[in-house]
Amino acid sequence: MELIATNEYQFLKTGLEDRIAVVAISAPKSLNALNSAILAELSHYVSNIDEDVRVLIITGDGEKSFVAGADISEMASLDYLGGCAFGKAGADLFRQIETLPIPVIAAVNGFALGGGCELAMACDIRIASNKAKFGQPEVGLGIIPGFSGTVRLARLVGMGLAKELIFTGKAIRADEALRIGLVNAVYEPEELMNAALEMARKIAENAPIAISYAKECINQEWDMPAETAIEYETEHFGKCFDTEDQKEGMRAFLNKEKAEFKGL
Ligand code: CO8
Repeated sequence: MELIATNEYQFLKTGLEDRIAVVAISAPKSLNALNSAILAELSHYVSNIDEDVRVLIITGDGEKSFVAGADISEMASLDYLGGCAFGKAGADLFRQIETLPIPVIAAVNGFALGGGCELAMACDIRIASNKAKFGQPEVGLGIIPGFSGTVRLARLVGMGLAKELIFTGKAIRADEALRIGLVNAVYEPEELMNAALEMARKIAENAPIAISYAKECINQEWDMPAETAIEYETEHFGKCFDTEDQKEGMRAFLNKEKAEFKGL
């Protein structure tokens, strides 16, 4: 899919095909580092995704970097209040991405450091090129991960590994990220986007309301007590039977046909 720069965004390239949206962060001079303007553009973009879109893919423009972190030149002069505000802008955006009703795939094509690793972790699924590098180098700059990295890394890879990665600030290669469960799969760089699109197409064939409920359940139930989590799932399972897609899915199965889901 061809990604296009439009007048609407200075730092984003976008594409849309078969109800799959792709957005690439594009700030080549800083290896796609996230400044306030990029955070605002990305927030605007995800807030205005077309209702028909079933899957969003986030990637980095160019061959070298997904996102090389938050923009250090912008952060250098911040004080306590400025740090809180910048951290909140990133954290709010990443939570917005995490709670979108559609699945979000991070196609990590290069450096995913600091805020870049945190952006990837806010996505539902991460796949990477074998050139990708992951890490949380913030303590080497005198700060901590501030776009929710301390929250999500421990949940994804476990507390011991998260502490090691954050305390050492070391970067790990894609194969190590795969081994510890930070990414789901690793591809040759030229195969990465096709792999992301193939996964997105597979997801887009399924019932969108069911997928949004499944995403909400997995996200919300993560830190609920088991009894509450089971009730939460049961409630959403029941709600599926209020949808036309459930009728269509089961009708199609029983008639040995392919279901056509409308998201109703
Ligand atoms: N911010 C600003 N500029 C950057 C960043 C960044 N994060 N990363 C790279 N750049 C710039 C470089 O300064 C350089 O600019 P110039 O050409 O003008 O000198 C250009 O991009 C190319 O970079 P390099 O020449 O360094 O390229 P290399 O291939 O030699 O190295 C690296 C690539 C390893 C990615 C290296 O650039 C690097 O280490 N970058 C910084 C990575 C980093 O530390 N990221 C974490 C930042 S902190 C963060 O993300 C915190 C998130 C939470 C914020 C909370 C706010 C309160």
